[in-house]
Amino acid sequence: MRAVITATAAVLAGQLVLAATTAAAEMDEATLREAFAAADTNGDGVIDEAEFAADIVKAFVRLDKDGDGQLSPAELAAHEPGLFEAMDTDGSGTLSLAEVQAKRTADFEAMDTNGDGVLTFEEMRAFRPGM
Ligand SMILES: [Ca+2]
Ligand SMILES: [Ca+2]
Ligand SMILES: [Ca+2]
Repeated sequence: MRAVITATAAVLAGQLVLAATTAAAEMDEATLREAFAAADTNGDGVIDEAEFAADIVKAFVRLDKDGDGQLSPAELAAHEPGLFEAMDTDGSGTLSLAEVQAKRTADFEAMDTNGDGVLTFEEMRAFRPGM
C-alpha cells in the first residue's frame, strides 16, 4: 500500500535525501534548512536513522512519478548519470526502493562524521558525494 502524503509534505519531504545525492552546494542554505527541518519530524534538531529512513521513502515516492515502484533515469533527471549507474546495483536500468535505501544508508554513515548515529545540520551540509 502506498503512503498517502499531502502535497506540501511531498514537496518538502525528501529534499534532504535529494540534497545528499545531488550537489548540496546547489541548494541554498535556506532550502537546505527547510529540508532538514522537514526530515526532523520529532524536532530535536538532529536526524536519526528512523527519520532518515522515512525521508528516503518519501523522496522515492515523490520521484516515482509514474508510480511503478522503480525510478527511471528520467525520473531521476536532476541526478548525475554516474550516480544512477552506481546505485543500480542489479543493472536493471531502474532503481528499486531497496537500491536507493542501500545507497542512502551508506550516505547516512558517511555523513555522520562523528559516528554518534544522528546527523546534525552541519554534518549534512558538509557532505559532498564523491568527495
Ligand atoms: Ca529528529
Ligand atoms: Ca535496479
Ligand atoms: Ca553525528
